[in-house]
Amino acid sequence: MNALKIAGEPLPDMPWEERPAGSKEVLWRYTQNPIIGRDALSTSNSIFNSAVVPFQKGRYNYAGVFRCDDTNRRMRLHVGFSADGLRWDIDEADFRLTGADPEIGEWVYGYDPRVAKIGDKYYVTWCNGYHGPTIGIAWTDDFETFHQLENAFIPFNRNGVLFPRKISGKFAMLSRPSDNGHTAFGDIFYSESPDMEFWGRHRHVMSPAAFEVSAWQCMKIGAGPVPIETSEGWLLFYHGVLRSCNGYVYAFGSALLDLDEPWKVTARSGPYLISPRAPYECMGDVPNVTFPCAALHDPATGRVAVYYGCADTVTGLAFGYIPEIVEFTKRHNIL
Ligand code: BMA
Repeated sequence: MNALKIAGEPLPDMPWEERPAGSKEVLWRYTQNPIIGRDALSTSNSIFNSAVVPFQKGRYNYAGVFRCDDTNRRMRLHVGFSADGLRWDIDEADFRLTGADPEIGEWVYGYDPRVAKIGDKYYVTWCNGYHGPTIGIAWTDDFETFHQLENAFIPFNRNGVLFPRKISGKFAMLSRPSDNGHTAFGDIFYSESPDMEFWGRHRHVMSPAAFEVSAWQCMKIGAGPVPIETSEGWLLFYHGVLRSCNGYVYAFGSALLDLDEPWKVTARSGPYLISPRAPYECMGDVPNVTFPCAALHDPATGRVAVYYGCADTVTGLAFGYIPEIVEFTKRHNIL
């Protein structure tokens, strides 16, 4: 188990709770879920599908960008800080972007953020309204001022997730081309950029699975948290959707991507890691959704904490050991 090498900064005090006695789960839920309730803000209808990273500021050790839908049911992004990664102080005001070309800078809506630390900047990618959903990008170094860059792609696109370092000298991003509605299809693609503005060399990564092989991911898939670099490849958590007689069901699982050519998938788990079971995942504004957008990890212990939206209403946390997840992904590989 210790032979696996995991990249990243040490994070010995990250949120953690051991696997419950008797549990065989590879990823297990935090007993105090949900960690963020729907009305943590005076104006919030729901807080979910959000992104956190280690970040030092005063007494805080973590920062995040949160999807807070307000009571107009407008999709907004808010900045938050936390000392322990569990209890969050989220700004009442939504986050402010600066510096964009005025032609694209008008805020329409934003949702499902991810945050990637690349060098000494934190890049936020989110689903940005510009004639339909596309991938917005902004960077910050203080979680106060967010410098908006060009949208990465033309609409429609969702689930834009940056890699935490350049690959072959280029910034790299996963995304999921889509349509303007509740997209009933979707493959993950890889794109690269020399400058965070012009994206190209698009490569197909993976399609939904055949339903008789792995039904939870048979309709569409999308990248989740920023991939974690290991000696066995990039560990990617991704969500998959099953269309049931009762509507869409969002679960998530894991895949391993080649380190140098990440559009090459080397393993992909047939069984899910988490699928809606807990009451807070099965009941809410959109029932039966578990949607991961961020992960904290500690390379020395192999611990990972995955932040995921629950039923489009609240935010939950699940824990696991990266070496076990890598082993699980390879053992149950459907490729
Ligand atoms: C997707 C996105 C997610 C959401 C999911 C389930 O299309 O809008 O934000 O969690 O649907 O409603």
